[in-house]
Amino acid sequence: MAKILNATFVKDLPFEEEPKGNILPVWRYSKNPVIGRNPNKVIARAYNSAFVYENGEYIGVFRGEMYNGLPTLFVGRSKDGLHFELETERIHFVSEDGQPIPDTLWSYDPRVVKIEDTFYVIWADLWDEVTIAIAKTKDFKTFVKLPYGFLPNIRNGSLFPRKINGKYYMLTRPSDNASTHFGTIFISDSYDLKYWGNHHLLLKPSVNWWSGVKVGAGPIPIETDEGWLVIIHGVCYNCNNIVYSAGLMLLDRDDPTKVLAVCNNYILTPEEVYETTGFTPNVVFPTCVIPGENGKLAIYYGASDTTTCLAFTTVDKLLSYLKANPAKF
Ligand code: BMA
Repeated sequence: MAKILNATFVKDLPFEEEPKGNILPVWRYSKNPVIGRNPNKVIARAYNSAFVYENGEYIGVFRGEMYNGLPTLFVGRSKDGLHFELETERIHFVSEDGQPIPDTLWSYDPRVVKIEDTFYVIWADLWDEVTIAIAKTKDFKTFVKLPYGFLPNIRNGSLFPRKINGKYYMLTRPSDNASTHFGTIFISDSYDLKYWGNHHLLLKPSVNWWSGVKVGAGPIPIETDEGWLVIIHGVCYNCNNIVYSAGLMLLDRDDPTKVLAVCNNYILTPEEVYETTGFTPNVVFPTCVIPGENGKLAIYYGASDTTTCLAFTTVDKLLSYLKANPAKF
């Protein structure tokens, strides 16, 4: 059995057993969505969000599309991983010397990770164009925003949950200022989370249609004894639409600039009505994974840029599916 390493395992993780006849290595929560439309008086749609399990609760940062149509970031909590309460005041950031930083017009797609005793939020922020922002917090009340470490145009930042050989590592995806028609995953490293360099190209769009236009990192990489397991998104166009699916790649544990394997097939693609209809139809966009006992994983994903949904798997199922369906890369 493959092992998840260096993680907090949630005892009563929301989990349903795999339905009979299931084909892909991931299956959906029978009561999706977990966060439906209009979750509170400020947020019309909450999705592509991320949280951690800490002191008996799920706590994190949510992309909230407000009633003016702009997305920004809100703290949200849940006791059980199924019922979430989202704050109605957006997150305001301070600088490292405690001075308020002006709110940006929009912010979206946060990832959240705990490294040592600090939580880090990584998101797509407006700085002339879109760029990756990083903030740190100890209590989800005061958020210290670091100076931007990447130039515009770049997004889909996913920070590794620990330093590797003394350095932080970040997955990114260079983009343009709109619905980018290209997308390649890069990896960069940093000693201090401020100066990023040593950029490597990791993964290009594939010959397979589901990931033929762009690929990008999803949730924070999962450390296993076989390598860093990364859930990615892959995008294709059809005649009248875009389609966002989820896939997998595995990176070397000691040197994550080395790709060990990429999955030829998607592991989740829009099929249910809540994934095929909504603000942006045909989008599944995983941004958060919470590990439970015995390799169980709860994957939270945005569906159609409208709701937050939940799916389940185990680390063994993901790794065996990846091995059984290797892609050329
Ligand atoms: C991407 C991001 C995501 C969004 C997806 C589908 O470029 O903007 O936030 O879910 O497009 O619209």
